[in-house]
Amino acid sequence: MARRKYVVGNWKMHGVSADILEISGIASAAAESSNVDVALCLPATLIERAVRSVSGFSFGGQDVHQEAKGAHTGCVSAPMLLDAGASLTIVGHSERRAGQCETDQQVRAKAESALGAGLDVILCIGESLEVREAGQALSTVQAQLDASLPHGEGAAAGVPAKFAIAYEPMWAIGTGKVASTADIREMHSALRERLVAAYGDAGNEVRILYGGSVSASNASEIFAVDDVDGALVGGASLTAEKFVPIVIAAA
Ligand code: G2H
Repeated sequence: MARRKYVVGNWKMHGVSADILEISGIASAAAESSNVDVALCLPATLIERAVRSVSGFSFGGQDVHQEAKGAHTGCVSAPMLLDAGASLTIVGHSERRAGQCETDQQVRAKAESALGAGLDVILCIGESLEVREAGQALSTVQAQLDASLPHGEGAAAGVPAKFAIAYEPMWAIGTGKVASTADIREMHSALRERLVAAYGDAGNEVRILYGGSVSASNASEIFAVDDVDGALVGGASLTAEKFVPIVIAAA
């Protein structure tokens, strides 16, 4: 099953309008790698500005509320992201699971809401260092996937074309530590089995990204691993100089 590589930048809480030139540089370079899907998940405040300034490129949010509207101070809904011009969103990033105490059930509801509204979704999962060292990484992440996976109408509309998983070991995020290729292969293979169990043959089409300190120096090796369909990139996506070589490595 040939799946197109997918390389997505997660700008986290970085980026103001002065960074549009950087975004423009990334988009121009991405246009030359026609066999790779490339997107940037920006702060919500920057999405509309980026969409207006840079055409022909995919922008996304980094989180979405499960409700379309309501009394949820500070939150952004899927229809709001769409209205700003976004075409995708991340849900369930470990920084939100840890920092905002998001549960698997909330993450699943967010994924279903986003897919139902028409956004593509990147659903993040990953284990802590403590869990990895206890030898429970596989069982923990599989259980997290099972509990977070979207079901229902939204999922039916979105799987597999509009849905991707990002496996991000928490201890590798922003630390410069990267999981070994053997560990990545083992985890992605186990996740593929789970996706097929959940969605049947369509589970083979869902892209599984790796995330956690991906850089120009390790991207080629990671992309060569079976069942690695791309990357969710944080720090190294903030400049064209660092991000474009990762896109090229996927091409
Ligand atoms: C993991 C990743 C992007 P970084 O969070 O989602 O960030 O590449 O900085 O580890």
